[in-house]
Amino acid sequence: MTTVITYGTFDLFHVGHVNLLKRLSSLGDRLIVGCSTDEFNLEKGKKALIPYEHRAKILSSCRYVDSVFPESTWDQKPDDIIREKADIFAMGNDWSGKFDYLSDICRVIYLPRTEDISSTELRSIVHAYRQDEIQQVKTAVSSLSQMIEKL
Ligand code: C2G
Repeated sequence: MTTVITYGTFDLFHVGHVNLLKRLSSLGDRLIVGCSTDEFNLEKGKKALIPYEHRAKILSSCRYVDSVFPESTWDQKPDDIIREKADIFAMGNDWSGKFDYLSDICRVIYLPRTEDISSTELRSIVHAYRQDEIQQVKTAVSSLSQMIEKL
């Protein structure tokens, strides 16, 4: 039984996440995922749009994922790997080299990221959409106010 372990925020679950989890699941018999809590994300300097409970549930529903647990600190990985008897620790290669210290207790692998998609990019699209909607409401209110003044 080969166990693969990975970690991440997985905000606005997208095809880059699916591609990675699919490849990771093909490396072994079991894939477990440490999903970053909202509090830990603040420590990472990130603010996910989707709350932890939903991100964890979406991850759990992914066909490639066997189990999900909370990631709340940077340094919990060795304990997780030992507890879960993980054989492979793997991340996308934007983290290349950052977790080589774990090679004392398991294989460490970095896989190519999926190009042209990221949660950060999707969050900025959502933000722009919201701004556009707010502007449309402001324009409508202004038009209404002008119409009322003419009554
Ligand atoms: N990823 C990918 N391709 C993308 C976007 C993300 O392969 N287009 C991978 C990342 O390399 C990472 C995983 O998907 O391995 C999750 O990405 P994030 O949710 O951005 O994770 P991150 O915030 O980097 O947190 O302790 C590790 C951290 O918790 C990782």
